[in-house]
Amino acid sequence: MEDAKKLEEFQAKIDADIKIEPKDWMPEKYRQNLVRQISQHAHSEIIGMQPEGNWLTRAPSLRSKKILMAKIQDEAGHGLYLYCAAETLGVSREQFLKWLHEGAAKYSSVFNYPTLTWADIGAIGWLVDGAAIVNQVSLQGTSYGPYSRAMVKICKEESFHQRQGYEIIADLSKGTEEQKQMAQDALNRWWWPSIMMFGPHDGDSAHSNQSLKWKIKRESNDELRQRYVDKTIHQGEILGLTFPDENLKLNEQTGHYDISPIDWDEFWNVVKGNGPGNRIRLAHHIKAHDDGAWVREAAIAYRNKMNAKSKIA
Ligand code: FAQ
Repeated sequence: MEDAKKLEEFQAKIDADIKIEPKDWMPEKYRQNLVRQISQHAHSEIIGMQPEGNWLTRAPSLRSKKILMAKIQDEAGHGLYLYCAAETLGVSREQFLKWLHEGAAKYSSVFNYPTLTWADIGAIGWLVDGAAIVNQVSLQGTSYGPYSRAMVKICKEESFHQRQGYEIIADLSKGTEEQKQMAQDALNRWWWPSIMMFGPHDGDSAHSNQSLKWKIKRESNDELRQRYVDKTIHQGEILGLTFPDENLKLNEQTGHYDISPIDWDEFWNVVKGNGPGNRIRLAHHIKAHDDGAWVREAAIAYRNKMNAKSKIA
């Protein structure tokens, strides 16, 4: 009875758009769903540094190297805000990383694709950050306070990232025939993976109904995907690039672009760990984590020493 009343009050708060804070009562399933989504979001930011890091030593100018380095550092910061938000739900950082390393936690499928040319760095900023922003602007309105506040800060930085990528693609598109071809090739390879970032269609989305009711998600996977497609087509056309979809067409009745069916076999294959880069990405993360063990040990030893000192004083 008591739980039913608490649940009713909780839903009333959600319906009134009052944020839920860490010490507030919340249903266990709400907590678990947030732990899952926020930690997976954090892992995506961190694993997402790898395909871009691949080009740091080969950026074509000092300017582009500095900008790329700043962007990748931003992604690390996003991961940290999100881990901190997720930790307020009572799970430790070590546990999140353990789930990632064991394959129990996911990260965005898109980061399992390789970055073959410099144009791919442009495509990641333009398309992957472009898709991430559409989702994250919506998540600023999520019902969990710490997640919502992290999203506000992250969105400000993501719009710079999107422009950084678009600038790279725009420069290549205006360059030699070979450079234009590089931009087109990157668009061809990143377009569908970026569309898949929004997850399964609404009817097949396991978590959407409950997440929308609790306002963890504010819009459905398909609504967000459609917004991304609509805004991106125009940006590509300005550059004289074509999208790899023969059925792409503005639907006069809906006012939205129609696209071909999504290759869900490819999506699930990548999500289940069999994409082109899954094993490399995870192995790299595990190695970096193991290599950094001495830093964590030193930081803890320093903290313990300082605590002991302050007790004596
Ligand atoms: N990849 O029931 P739903 C970025 C899984 S940040 C892998 O619809 P949900 C910044 C899903 O987890 C990009 N798995 O799930 C950057 C679930 O499995 P589970 C990341 C996926 O959570 C840019 C199952 O499928 N952004 O890019 C994917 O309600 C450049 C059923 O799906 C976020 O994470 C996928 N694409 O909706 C960094 C945003 N889609 O967990 C570096 C926050 C679905 O039961 C460089 N997350 N699955 O085992 C969300 O908004 C949601 O989690 C969705 C999925 C929309 C991704």
